[in-house]
Amino acid sequence: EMPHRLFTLVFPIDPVNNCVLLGMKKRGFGKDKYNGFGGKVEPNESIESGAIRELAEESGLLAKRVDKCGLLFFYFENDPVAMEVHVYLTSDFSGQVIETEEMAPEWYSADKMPFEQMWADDSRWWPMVLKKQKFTARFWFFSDMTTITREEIVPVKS
Ligand code: 6U4
Ligand code: NA
Ligand code: NA
Repeated sequence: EMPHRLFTLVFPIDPVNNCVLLGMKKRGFGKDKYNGFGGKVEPNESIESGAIRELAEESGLLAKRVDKCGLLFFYFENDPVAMEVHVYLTSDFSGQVIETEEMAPEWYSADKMPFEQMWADDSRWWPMVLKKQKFTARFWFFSDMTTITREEIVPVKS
């Protein structure tokens, strides 16, 4: 097993309008892509607390709870450390959406996601989210960090 680094990825959902808050990433990893909100899990926090913290830092929203919907593993051709990304939805949040130094947030209809401006894997597993089917998925990226060379998406029991 190769070493993993832990990350979170949170999608705020407005159930009334069936909309998802995405963030246009302004810097760092995934720059110029729409992304969920998240980042590295710190050594002193649980994965869920890390998810809630990153959502607040990057969007201004305070989630009372987050609900796990999937687990992603990314393997990059020239990187010996895999990314283990815990994916959450939340509809239970307060606060105002703000633009931050890292993210410009924007609401999208959950069935009209801007996949051409997102990571290539997102269009592969987002349909599982829409079906409320929990999943574990693994993606192997070519060294260009864009092309998926292999993928596995497995539904898991709730
Ligand atoms: P700093 O150093 O504070 O800017 P931090 O916010 O801790 O970084 P960041 O933003 O680099 O971490 O974390 C990467 C984010 O990108 C995580 O939320 C996971 C997400 N992510 C990475 N690869 C992804 C991919 N292929 N598809 C996807 N999200 C991905 O949907
Ligand atoms: Na981040
Ligand atoms: Na961050």
